[in-house]
Amino acid sequence: MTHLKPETMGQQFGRRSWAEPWKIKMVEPLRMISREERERALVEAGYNTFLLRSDDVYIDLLTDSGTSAMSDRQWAGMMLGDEAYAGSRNFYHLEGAVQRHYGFRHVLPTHQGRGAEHLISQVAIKPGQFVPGNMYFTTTRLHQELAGGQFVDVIIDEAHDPQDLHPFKGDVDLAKLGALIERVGAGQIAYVSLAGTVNMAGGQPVSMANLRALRELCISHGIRLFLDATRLVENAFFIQEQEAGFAERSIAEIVLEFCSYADGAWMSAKKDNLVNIGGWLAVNDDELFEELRNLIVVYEGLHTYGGLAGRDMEALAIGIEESMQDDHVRSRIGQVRYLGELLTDWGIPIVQPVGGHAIFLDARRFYAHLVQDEFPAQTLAAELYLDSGIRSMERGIASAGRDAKTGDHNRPKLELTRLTIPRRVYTQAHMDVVAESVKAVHDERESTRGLRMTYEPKYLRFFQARFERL
Ligand code: P61
Repeated sequence: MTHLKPETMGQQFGRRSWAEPWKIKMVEPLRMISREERERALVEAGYNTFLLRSDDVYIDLLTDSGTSAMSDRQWAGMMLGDEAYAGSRNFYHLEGAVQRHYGFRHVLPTHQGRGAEHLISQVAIKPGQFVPGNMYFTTTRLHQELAGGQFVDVIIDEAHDPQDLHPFKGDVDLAKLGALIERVGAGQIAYVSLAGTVNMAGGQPVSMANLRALRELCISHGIRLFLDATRLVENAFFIQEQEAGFAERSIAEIVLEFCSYADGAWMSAKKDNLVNIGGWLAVNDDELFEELRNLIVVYEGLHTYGGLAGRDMEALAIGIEESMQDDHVRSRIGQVRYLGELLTDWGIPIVQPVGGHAIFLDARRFYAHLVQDEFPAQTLAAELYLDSGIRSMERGIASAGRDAKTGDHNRPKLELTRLTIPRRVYTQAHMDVVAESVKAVHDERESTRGLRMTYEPKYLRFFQARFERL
């Protein structure tokens, strides 16, 4: 038997290792059920990982949304909740943190991201208007459509190609946007909806150069620009690392500059901002704010709590501060990349370059023998769960839903299964176990059959749809 010399990952890459900038103070035991039990659970869940009980899951990579570990400081903040109906002190902490780090003047808390999306869509879109954006996101597009808007994808073509190595695949194609403005007229454009990073493209970032040019184009046509700031901290990391002139700038400085080119932003604080629940909406314009501040009392709550408890707002205010720390972001994305490096090295098809919050398996290439209508990405999520109890998420034809006009499936180019890494939760050893499971499922790929949808809900079908094996 050959004797293998153990080497750390750092040694293998020829550099000194780095580690997470925290240590663990409290643990939550994990449980793994048997393969037979997983078979049963999967059938009961209609082959939809959203319908599994989390007790039946071993390593949960369904999402990075609301699944992060809070710090001791955040938990301490939870004890300082001022649960006044109006004017809670925690609201002012939150308002200050958003103003300081994102730079917008007016701030409203919301129960989570889609609460904010709902409000901005209702107030800023007139029925019949167009909303160009850098690739759709499920809830964002739905709220834009419910407000009477029509989403138009203006992301660069490279974003739709999982193998293209463009470092900023979240960039807007200014020619596509220009052509839309030409065709429908600037007055028919509600606003530009820009997300950094772009979730559905694989967590891909937008460059500052692209944003600056986009801002100029918007100003020249009098079009507003609103940001989805959900993973903007991660976006800033890519700018710092990849874009000329930003290596010496801190994450916090980059986030602030990025936001300076926007008229406002909505936020699912359950991601970057390191809380289990929460969101916010922030704008600069006084009149727009007046309207939003009025509408929020209808749907979320008074403008100083917006559906959150005082303690939630305190944890969020602290989470914002922590999320801006460079060593935090570096280790967060470093962990995602570590998993990506293993899979890439083993020849497993994933979206390249690796983005900020997840590894996206390219289910089209993974299951080259399945057609898209057999739900390759949904199938892959099911197979991973069967193999090891790891939970992932479909991001392909099921997520894309149906065309609002024709009723046919939207058939996105990207047919992906997302392994989403919660922040500050799992270790490098967990990543090893995940990688080995993906490899085991990949080894068996040729004998895998696809799925058929047996139940399809009307809105955001992927959450509750049911499937059976073909
Ligand atoms: C996620 F399967 N994301 O990635 P809320 N903008 C962006 C998001 O990523 C986002 C929201 C707005 C989730 C949760 C989720 O199809 C799905 O706080 C860029 O979740 O309301 C949420 O923020 C909405 C999972 C949402 C999905 C929609 O896992």
